[in-house]
Amino acid sequence: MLTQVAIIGAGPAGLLLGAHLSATGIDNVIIEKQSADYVLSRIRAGVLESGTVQQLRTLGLAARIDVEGLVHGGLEIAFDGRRRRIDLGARTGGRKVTVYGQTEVTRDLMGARKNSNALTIYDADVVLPVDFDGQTPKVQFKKNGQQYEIQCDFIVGTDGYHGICRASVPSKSIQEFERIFPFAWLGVLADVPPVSDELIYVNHERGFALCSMRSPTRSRYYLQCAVDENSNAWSINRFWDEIRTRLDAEAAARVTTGPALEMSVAPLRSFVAEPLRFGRMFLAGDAGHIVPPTGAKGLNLAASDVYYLAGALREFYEEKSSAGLDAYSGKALTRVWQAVRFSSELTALTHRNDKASPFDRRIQLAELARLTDNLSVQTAFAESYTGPPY
Ligand code: FAS
Ligand code: PHB
Repeated sequence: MLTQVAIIGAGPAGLLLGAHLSATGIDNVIIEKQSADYVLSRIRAGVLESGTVQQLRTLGLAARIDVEGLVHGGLEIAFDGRRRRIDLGARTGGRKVTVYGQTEVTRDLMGARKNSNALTIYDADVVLPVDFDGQTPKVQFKKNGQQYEIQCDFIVGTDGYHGICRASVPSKSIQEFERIFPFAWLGVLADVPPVSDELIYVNHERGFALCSMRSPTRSRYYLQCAVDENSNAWSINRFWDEIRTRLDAEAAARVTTGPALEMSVAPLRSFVAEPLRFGRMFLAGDAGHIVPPTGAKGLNLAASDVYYLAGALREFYEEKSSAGLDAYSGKALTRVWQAVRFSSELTALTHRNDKASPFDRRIQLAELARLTDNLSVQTAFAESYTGPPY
């Protein structure tokens, strides 16, 4: 097969890139190892920066978000038994976030791709990017036992943290930076109304908790847990009890309980690969970087990478200029490292660290008070949380 851009991975990054390229008339093929249903079944992110929403809107894909998305102008930080609101809009000249599940973003992008004549190959086996350090990159894969090869101008690895693209780069050509956090998140999705209209980030002696949502009738909750926590050891009633323990009394009294639609443990790590370009292969999204979900940046970084790369590919094909492609890695990594910094800072501020001394705990509480009482600190926080302009 021949195409201009071969995209490996049909998660949100790959599908969003495909949508941009198809809208620009750049031929592209997406090769995905799982089935479409499997990709849709993953429960992940929930908060979209305005830049991410704007990309979907530009692509004509914001109809559902405009109806079902929940626009949030603020969030609450809870510690020491009380909650304080941070007015994100007031601190950033009106920038807000939209709560709309990654599953729904993926569903909207899949629907658009289905309606276009762009090719997506699901259930591909043994996918392999080859010759990307030369002028004739290819993607090889098997499907139903048949071996295929796609010849292309460029390969984009949007195949996530465990993908094949980054793994195919010679170790001498890539530098990796990683921090593994000594705890994880136990997440629950349940068809119960959220405890509050906005998100609540909780710093409690027993550990972090996050009260989020997907709709007025569907809630998403997280509890800090051990890295080796077994979600099977948690009944949903034990989970609800722990959420209420970590919330202040007024909020705890408002928690609506119910059965879990999904319960899972997600590890927390920061990871960045440098550079994000290897000859004619680029990395975008989780394939190139991972942030702890505390800052709600993972999906939004995938979107900003794609925004930069789609613009650079458009410039290459329309203006015959490779300036954007040459600048992509540096531009994307600048934003990535700012998001890693913010996510790591917010994680340290809100989570319990068993190695922390009583002195460290007092400093953590002083930092939380500084955030909730100082408008200039809130402004810096709100600018990072809502996402700076691209
Ligand atoms: P993805 O991992 O979503 O997609 C990569 C795709 O590539 C997958 O479909 C995979 O099947 C495919 N693939 C992998 N290897 C392949 C191969 N060899 N050949 C072909 N295809 C291949 N972010 C937040 O902001 N908030 C959250 O609460 C949050 N929770 C998360 C929980 C978990 C368990 C995980 C893993 C991530 C979470 N994230 C969260 C981050 C998440 O939302 C990612 O940032 C987002 O999925 C990034 O999208 P992609 O880069 O497309 O990667
Ligand atoms: C979510 O709703 O899944 C969510 C929200 C905010 C975060 C992380 C996850 O910081």
